[in-house]
Amino acid sequence: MEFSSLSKPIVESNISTEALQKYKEEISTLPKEDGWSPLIHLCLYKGFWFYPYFLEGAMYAQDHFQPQPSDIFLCSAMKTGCTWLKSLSFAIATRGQYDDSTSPLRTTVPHDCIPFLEYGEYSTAEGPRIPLVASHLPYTFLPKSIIDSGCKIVYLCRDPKDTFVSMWHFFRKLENNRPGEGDLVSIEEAFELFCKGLSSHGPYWEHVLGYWKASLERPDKILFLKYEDMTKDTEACVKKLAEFFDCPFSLEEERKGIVQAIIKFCSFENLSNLDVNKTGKQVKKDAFVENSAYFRKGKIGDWRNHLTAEMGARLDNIMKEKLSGSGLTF
Ligand code: PAP
Repeated sequence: MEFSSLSKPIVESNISTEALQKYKEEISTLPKEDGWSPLIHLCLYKGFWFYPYFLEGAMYAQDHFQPQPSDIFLCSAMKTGCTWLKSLSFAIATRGQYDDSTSPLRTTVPHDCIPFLEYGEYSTAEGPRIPLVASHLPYTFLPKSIIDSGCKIVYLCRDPKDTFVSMWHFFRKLENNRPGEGDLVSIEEAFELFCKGLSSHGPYWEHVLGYWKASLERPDKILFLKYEDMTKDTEACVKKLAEFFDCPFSLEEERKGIVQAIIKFCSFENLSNLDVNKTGKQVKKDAFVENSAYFRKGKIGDWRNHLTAEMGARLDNIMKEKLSGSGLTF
């Protein structure tokens, strides 16, 4: 894998409002349910629930996105550790170009270092482009061109209880920045919805299962990771990622402590304390997200501080039932 073109962060969406119009019309005809905020509906499209804003870009990508076979996709449901995966992947892939002191991750939020497929942040122009692309889309939603081109995919998932808690806090934080959209439902109400599959890109278990099954069918193309494993043995995961990207660490690099330096640089403690991630903002259309919203606690098991043991057991049971026979457990 040649990562020489992986340099400049991409932030701007290149999808025009006109290009999205036909998708907006299609979305307006889809079945709807109240979302986590009373004024924004979730709409059902091919078995998954989406906020319209995410769906427009996804539909556009399905029709227009053309990958290079060497593109690698970093996929995840929301709030399962995408920011961490992006920063580790970016640091691994660009280690020949940058070190800790020069990395764009020092001054750019990880989400702006690797573009999102469904936000149209990739370049459709001919010529070299960044070979890492992220997506929150379910496997069956990825543009067919990605599968047909044999692109590699990394999928990251996380314990559903922590994922849910992280999501609720994230949307609550966003709500403060989008006045007029109505209050977010309570964590108890959101939990009920999550258990019914009603969450952004949900049902969560279907999202995970789609990639899990695909990873069993195409293990050479899909690397399936869990946030918990990444936390417990970050070194093994970082090495696995580098091998999967076809740029394994050399003995010389290991001797120089490059693996450990990447892990330390991309740690929650380090990234969350960088100025850009403490005070910066991402501007998306008419709204903005404070970069600090991507860094809350970064811990395993924080759900215990927000859900009762009964709620935890209920969600565990739902997951067990939905994943039964798949070989996947949390
Ligand atoms: P996204 O869906 O908006 O992209 P995503 O990055 O997938 O969000 O998930 C955010 C979670 O990853 C947060 O979890 P928490 O709410 O339970 O704290 C965030 O804190 C955590 N996170 C972000 N960066 C790191 C990191 N460097 N190491 C570990 N966890 C991290």
